Amino acid sequence: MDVIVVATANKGKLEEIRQYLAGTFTTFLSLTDFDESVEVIEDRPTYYENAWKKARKVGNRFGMATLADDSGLEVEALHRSPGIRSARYGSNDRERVDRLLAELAGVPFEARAARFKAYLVYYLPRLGQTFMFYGELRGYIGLERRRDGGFGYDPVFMLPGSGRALSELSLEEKNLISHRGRALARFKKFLSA
Ligand code: ITT
Repeated sequence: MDVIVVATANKGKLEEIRQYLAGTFTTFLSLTDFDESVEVIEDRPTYYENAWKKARKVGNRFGMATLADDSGLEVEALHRSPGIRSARYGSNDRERVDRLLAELAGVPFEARAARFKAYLVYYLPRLGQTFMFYGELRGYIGLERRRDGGFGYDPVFMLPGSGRALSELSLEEKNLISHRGRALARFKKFLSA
C-alpha cells in the first residue's frame, strides 16, 4: 500500500492532487487526517522554499512520504502581485477575488495578463531526500467573476483563446492544462522512471 501525505489544508488542491495521482498512490492523507496539528509559517521569500518547509516539517512529524504545494497568481499589471502573498490577499476566496478585481479596475482586458505558478516538493524522510517539480499556466484576469467552480482565483482566471474561466472546467480538464497539473505530470514521470 502506497501512502502519501499531502501537506495542505486547502481542499481544492488536495482534490486535484488526489485525482491526478489516483492510480499511483492508494491512500492520500492530508493535514486534517491527523489528530496532531502541524502549523507551518510560510515566511520564506520564494514558493520553492515555502513548499520545501511545508514538506519537511510535515514529513518529519509523521515519518511518511510527503508532497507539498506552494502556488500563487502573478498579475503583470500589478507588478506580479499577489505572488507569494496570494493566500494572504484576503481572508477567504471571495475576498481575494474581490480585491484582485478592485485593484485591476480600469485596466483594459489586453493588459490583464497573469500566470499561475505551482511548486511541488516531494520529501522522503527516511532517505532525507527532497525533489521539486514546477508548472505554470498563462492566461488573463477577466473583467468580472465567472461561474463558481474550482477554488481560489479560478472564477476570474481566463484561458487564452477559449473565452472560458478555469472555474468552468471539470477537475480532470483543469488538471490537463493547469500549473499544478503540469507539475504533477513531471512528478508522475519521476515516480515511474
Ligand atoms: P496550503 O499552504 O495549506 O497548501 P494555501 O491555500 O495556503 O494552502 P498557498 O500558500 O500555496 O496555499 O497559497 C496559494 C494561493 O493561491 C491560495 O490563495 C490559492 O487560492 C491560490 N491558488 C493556488 N492555486 C490555485 C488554483 O489552481 N486556482 C485558483 N487559485 C489558486
